Amino acid sequence: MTTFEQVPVFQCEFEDDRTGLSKETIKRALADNLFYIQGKVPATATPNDYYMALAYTVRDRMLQRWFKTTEVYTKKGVKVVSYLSAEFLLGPHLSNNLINLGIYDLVRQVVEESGLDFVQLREIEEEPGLGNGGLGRLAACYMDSLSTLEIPAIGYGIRYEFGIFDQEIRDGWQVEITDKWLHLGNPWEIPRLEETIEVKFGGRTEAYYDEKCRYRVRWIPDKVVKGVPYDTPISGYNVNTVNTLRLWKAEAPESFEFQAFNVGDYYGAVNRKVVSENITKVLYPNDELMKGKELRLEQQYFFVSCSLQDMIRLHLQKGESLETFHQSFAVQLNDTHPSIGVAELMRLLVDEYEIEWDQAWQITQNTFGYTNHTLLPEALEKWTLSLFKNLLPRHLQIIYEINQRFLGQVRAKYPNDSDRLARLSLIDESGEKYVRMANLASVGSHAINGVAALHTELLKRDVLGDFHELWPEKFSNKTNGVTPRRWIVVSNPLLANLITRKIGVDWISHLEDLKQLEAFIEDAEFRREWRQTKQDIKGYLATYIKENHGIEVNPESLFDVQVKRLHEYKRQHLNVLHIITLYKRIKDNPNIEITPRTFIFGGKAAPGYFMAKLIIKLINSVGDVVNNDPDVRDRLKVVFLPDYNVRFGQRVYPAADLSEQISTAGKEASGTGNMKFAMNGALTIGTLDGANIEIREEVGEENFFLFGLTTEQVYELKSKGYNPWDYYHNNPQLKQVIDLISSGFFSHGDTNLFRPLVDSLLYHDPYMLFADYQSYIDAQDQVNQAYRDQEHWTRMSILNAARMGKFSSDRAILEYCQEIWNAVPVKIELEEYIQGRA
Ligand code: F58
Repeated sequence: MTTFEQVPVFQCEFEDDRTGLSKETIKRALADNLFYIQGKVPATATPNDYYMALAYTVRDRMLQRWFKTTEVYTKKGVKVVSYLSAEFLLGPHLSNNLINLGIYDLVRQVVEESGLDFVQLREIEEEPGLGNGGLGRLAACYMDSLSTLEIPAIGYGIRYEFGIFDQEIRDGWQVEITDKWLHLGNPWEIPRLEETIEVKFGGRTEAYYDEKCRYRVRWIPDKVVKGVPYDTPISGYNVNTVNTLRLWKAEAPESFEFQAFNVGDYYGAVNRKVVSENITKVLYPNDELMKGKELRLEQQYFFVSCSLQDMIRLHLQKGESLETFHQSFAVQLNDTHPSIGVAELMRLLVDEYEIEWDQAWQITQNTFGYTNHTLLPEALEKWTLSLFKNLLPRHLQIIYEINQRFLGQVRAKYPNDSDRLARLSLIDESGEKYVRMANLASVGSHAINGVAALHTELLKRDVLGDFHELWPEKFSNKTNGVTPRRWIVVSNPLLANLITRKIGVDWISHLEDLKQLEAFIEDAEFRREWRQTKQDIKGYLATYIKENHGIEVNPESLFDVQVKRLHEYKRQHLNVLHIITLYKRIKDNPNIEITPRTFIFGGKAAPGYFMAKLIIKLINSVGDVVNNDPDVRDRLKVVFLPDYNVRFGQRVYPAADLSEQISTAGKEASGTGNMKFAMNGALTIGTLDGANIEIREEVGEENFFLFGLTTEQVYELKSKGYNPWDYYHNNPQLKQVIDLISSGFFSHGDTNLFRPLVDSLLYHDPYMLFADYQSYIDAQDQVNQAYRDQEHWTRMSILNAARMGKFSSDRAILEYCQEIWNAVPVKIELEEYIQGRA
């Protein structure tokens, strides 16, 4: 039994096949589920059938807690956190649930005693890739922490039929493949058909006077779509709480089809059905780039309307009036994607429930909180008025009304300041007119937060500067965090065991306890074990790379890892410039002493982002040359591992020695990969950007490799007039590296292939790679030196992990609860319920 496995919190007094935790019961349940749910006997069962039977066996053991949790929330009338997010990047459920339930080793044993291969079954699970990257994964970590902290919560989102695309690499280029994650069924979800909700689209509005002669508006849509909820249980670690993630699927209502059938328009009806159901077909794979696609606004409105209607239904069921809605739900907007919710809640309250505007507005503002995740101007959401008017005519009117009242307040506070009015307005009128969703979210929320200290400061100064001046009290920082359950216990059981043997299991839900590891820093045996653990994990990754990608890597070499979405601001190409610099040193002097390194990359590029795709090609092309040059003598290896996803993250974070966090200062809002690496004992090479700054503060500057311009220096240099040519001409090393790429050396003599990339650097370099190049190379040289002293490196590695307490998502969620949501834990007790049921 792993030492972090605790006695399951809930031990049933009687053993039934759905709840029992004895080996015999679980074994029988597995066989029963195979037969009765999968309809298979061992002779015909595929590994997937066994996986499904196993998943149902685990889900069964969550159901009582799930029911009980929901029941307590309803009966006690507690305040519920409602996390609205267009993305939840959950990753595989099986291991995570087993860990949270405290039955990982038990179930593993049962599976193996049943003659099955546990690891094979675990790996069969298709991960729900319902997100692009950090933002979606953050939502998943927060759901885990909410349950673990016993906070009543519900996650609302979209059940995309196709999640983030699968990535293949062909001839060094990214190729996108559709992600058919549902093709073999999803055992973790339960559709709740009876709780289906209707959502309207398009059409027109009509003014009228009601029976009390009040002016009212009604919306006559031209399309209605059904939202069907699919619920997934979200277990907490070592508690009974099982919260719900409710994802909506779009379906066409039958009534519309019948109408069409009656007039003989069969194809038209089917087509309308297809169009309606398209809403939740596919996740938009753009990362940090706003594209004004109508379907995306439809997706956003669809899931937000379903969710708010659902919350109102739950609230009214308690017998409460809507005036107290904000006391029942704290709704958090995960970026602006759900911000249409501000106008939708107003519409529901004013049009459908006949609440006066002023009161409705108070309820709305008290309900919403808004988290911003980006400062990049190209990522800020805005929708043209014409698109808005076509799809959501009533909401546009409501937005105008909100705007008029809001600008009235601004005018009163700042008379004769038309520039300020133009900047604060919900409508951008500088050219083609747009609705600015960040402004809508800011006006409609009582709290606005950034996701790391620097990011929040920049938000207050720049992007939302005028809002901050107006309402400083609304702003606060909530530095991101990640869940140690998935990112240490599930992904790195060897390290988790070592830690637990030293300090007990409490760190898993109190990450600040990792500090206790510092007491063992002088213990040579502990350091040896730590080093050996890292070595073993690196060995597993090396074997995986060999088996899956045919590349031999040396587990003794320094594993230097950059995994994240491909984006110019994240500067994967700066990493490549370093690789070429080292390669050049070897070519100039083949016997040079060099610290052997394996460079590991992973990440997807948005399908339409040419430059990001070219960077992938460059990484692979440089890899081809470096990996096959006999002069290198295997001292350097470059691998781009395709299809980076949560599962692969679980494999790679634990194996890293060096974590690359090298974005241009001021561009990465927070980063969360940086936290996952450090928790697993990797050292960071990074800029003063996002949460890197806070990580460095925690781990100590002597345990962090810092380089590059600060945010202020970036602004200063830009405003002075940044000229990348100066760096190119003044730094011979940099010039050689760039010239080598331009010469076609990595592209079989083709001097055109990488020209767009090189030209972009030479003529614009918007992310200032050249300005940071030398400082980066110097820091990397320090990394090489440091790695040679393994004793010292191990100390730094231990200190990094030991000082990561702050970056648990539990800490972040507690801050949200106390400072924004006003939500408190509610204990879920089981005994009574079980007895009642018995
Ligand atoms: C990320 N944003 C930030 N956006 O880039 C990262 O620094 C931060 O740590 C993380 O959020 C969590 O706060 C991000 O992942 C997206 O993926 C959006 C998806 C939808 C389109 C626009 C980008």
